[in-house]
Amino acid sequence: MTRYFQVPTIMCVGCADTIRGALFNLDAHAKVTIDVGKKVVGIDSQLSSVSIQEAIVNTGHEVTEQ
Ligand SMILES: [Cu+2]
Repeated sequence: MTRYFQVPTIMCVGCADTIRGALFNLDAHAKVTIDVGKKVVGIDSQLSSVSIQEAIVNTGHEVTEQ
């Protein structure tokens, strides 16, 4: 099941790459889709929502909604 996180601080493909990398570090099998225009991170993974949110925040980004 894919969960979606609103990350309003995503500005470009570089941001998306950083976030994708952080999530892959925690779960190499995660399916991550990032819509830079909508600033939404979609992830299908065994990780808890808290872990996902923390990983995103640790890259310097903000999560406003999930
Ligand atoms: Cu960027």
